[in-house]
Amino acid sequence: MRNKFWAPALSASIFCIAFTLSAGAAQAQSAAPASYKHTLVVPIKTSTGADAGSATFNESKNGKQLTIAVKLKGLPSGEHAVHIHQNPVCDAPAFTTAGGHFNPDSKQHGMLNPMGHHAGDMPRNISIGEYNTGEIVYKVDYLTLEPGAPNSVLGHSIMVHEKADDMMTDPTGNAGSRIACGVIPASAAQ
Ligand SMILES: [Cu+2]
Ligand SMILES: [Zn+2]
Repeated sequence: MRNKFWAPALSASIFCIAFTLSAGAAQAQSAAPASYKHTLVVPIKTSTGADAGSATFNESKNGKQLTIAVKLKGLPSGEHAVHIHQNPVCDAPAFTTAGGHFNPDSKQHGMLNPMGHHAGDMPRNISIGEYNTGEIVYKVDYLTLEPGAPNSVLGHSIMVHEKADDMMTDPTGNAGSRIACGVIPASAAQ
């Protein structure tokens, strides 16, 4: 008698718990994909091959805004330029084979340059603090994660420099040497 009563009650409560958990999980999973069209995470390494953090690219649903969240570590404190460079290669230690700034529209360098700016130019420098870490989120309308688009970051690289970008000096922003780099694959956007 006791078994007959408790068994259904017990299984019903187990079902309830399982249902609640799976509903919660489904909600958590759908939050990110619902707000972005494409997402891509690119690891960034220093000139000695050490982990320097990552850049997370998120394309908005309507395809009009690319968010680039850059999280860096193990780099010297101070202001550093961040750019998208032409070639998808990060050959340490100098990263020179990555080429110049991504520039599909044949413009000059710098957000403050009347003849600018390169598509690979970012509107602000990243600030690395006393613990050698730093974060910045760029939201730009002149880049995309769309495969095949002329202004797509796919198939290029993301570069961090020794110094700050002055946002004006063509073609480099006077940002000094290249200290960290990440290859953006040609076709990994989801
Ligand atoms: Cu650069
Ligand atoms: Zn530039």
